[in-house]
Amino acid sequence: MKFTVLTLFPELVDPFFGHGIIARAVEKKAIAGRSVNIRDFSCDRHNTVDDRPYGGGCGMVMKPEPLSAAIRAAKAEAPGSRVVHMSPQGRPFDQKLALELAEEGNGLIFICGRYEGIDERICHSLVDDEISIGDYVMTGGELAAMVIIDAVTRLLPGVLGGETSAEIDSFQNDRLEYAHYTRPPEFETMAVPDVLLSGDHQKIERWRQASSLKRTFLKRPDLFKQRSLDPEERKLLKTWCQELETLINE
Ligand code: 4H7
Repeated sequence: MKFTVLTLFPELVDPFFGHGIIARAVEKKAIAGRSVNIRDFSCDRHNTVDDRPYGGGCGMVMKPEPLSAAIRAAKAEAPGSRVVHMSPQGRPFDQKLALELAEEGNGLIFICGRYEGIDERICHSLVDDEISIGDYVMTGGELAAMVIIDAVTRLLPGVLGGETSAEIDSFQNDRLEYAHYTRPPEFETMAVPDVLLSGDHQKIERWRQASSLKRTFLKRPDLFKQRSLDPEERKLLKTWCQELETLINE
């Protein structure tokens, strides 16, 4: 998968490809990442990329000509790529959309707006998708593009070497992850649940499913609307109810 990030701040984006699992994905050639400086496509000797908004008002707007030239150049280098505009007005990004983008055979080109945003005509003529990473405002689209590249990269074949697709599925089944513990067995009077030290893998698996379910119930009950309880989960929740009742009656 080839990621191209069109930005006025390549120095913000480039280091992202040099760390952790993303860097490993680059080494393994599962992804290629590069930034393109939109300013390199400006059309005058002052390297202008912005201008005052028609109709007046505060702030500046990114001029269409450098942007269209940058997009066309990026498309020429990565033919068939999907052009994504990062914007608060876009389709809300979630794991489902991450999976969809990971299926994109050719590549992804991200347009990162600055100032008050980009000229509307670019959206109409050259943009395939408008995506938002959440209902908040940022000073530019770069962080949003990196969020998407990160979430998509870890879904690509071969990137998460050790993990099976079943394990990856557990991130995507509309439940929160179970609680994690490592050594020492006691930390500041807090003990690791006994079952995790028992070596009984069936019991551990059931404990983890219960942990995942309880956390979802307490922190994100809205996820049960995405996928309702299955029979196994009903049983685990009933058991939890009984445990709580016993506790209350003690
Ligand atoms: C494109 C259009 C994405 C990019 C407008 C980008 C949040 C997100 C930006 C803007 C972003 C997200 C211009 C919107 C300046 C805010 C004050 C850059 N913010 N801006 N306005 N949620 N900002 O994905």
